[in-house]
Amino acid sequence: MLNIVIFGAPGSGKGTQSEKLIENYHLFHISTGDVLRDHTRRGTELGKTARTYMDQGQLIPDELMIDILASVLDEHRDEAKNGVIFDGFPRTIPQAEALERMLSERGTGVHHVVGLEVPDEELVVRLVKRGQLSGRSDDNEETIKKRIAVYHNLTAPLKEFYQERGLYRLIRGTGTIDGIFEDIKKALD
Ligand code: B4P
Repeated sequence: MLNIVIFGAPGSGKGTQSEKLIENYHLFHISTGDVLRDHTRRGTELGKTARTYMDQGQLIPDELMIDILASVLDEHRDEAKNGVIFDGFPRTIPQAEALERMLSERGTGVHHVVGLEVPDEELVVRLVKRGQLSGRSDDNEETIKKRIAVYHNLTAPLKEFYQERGLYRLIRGTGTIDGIFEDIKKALD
């Protein structure tokens, strides 16, 4: 079993590199951003709540997010048996502690944290470009800057959390998508 957390700021390439990891390692992919956007599209109560936070560039509250992740893991127990790519979760220390608990209750744990590091200026350029192509409502310059600030305040401290556990694999997230993936493979193998 191989459980990988893919970690980085908004626009660092988490979703992009997750797709390549799925192809190569045949793991089950959980993107909390995708789960929330799916609820938003379907107009569920959760989707309506999530939208108000996402459009403000804020994180969804931890208790809600942790419940969502637990139910996704339970729902996909069979597909997740070879391992999971956690894309966008955890984003706070309480989420990371909850993930440790959830995985240990299931007899497993996090094996690697792939930390994609990209300068803030490049993140803004990438996300503005994506916003123009996809129309994603949180990919406008004002919200992007808020998301990056939230990342530095609440999510970046997780780097130290995972370094202390010997799990953090630093990957330079600039350059070609394939080149970055080669570096990830080397770090995992
Ligand atoms: P996410 O969906 O996770 O959005 P994201 O951080 O922007 O990353 P994403 O994976 O989509 O983009 P990527 O970097 O691959 O979260 C959205 C929102 O949901 C959050 O702001 C929050 O409100 C909420 N949320 C989600 N999880 C939560 C949690 N656990 N707790 C609380 N709230 C949560 O790619 C970005 C762009 O860069 C793409 O266009 C891509 O083509 C491009 N790109 C990638 N690699 C590149 C490269 N090497 N060179 C050039 N461009 C590249």
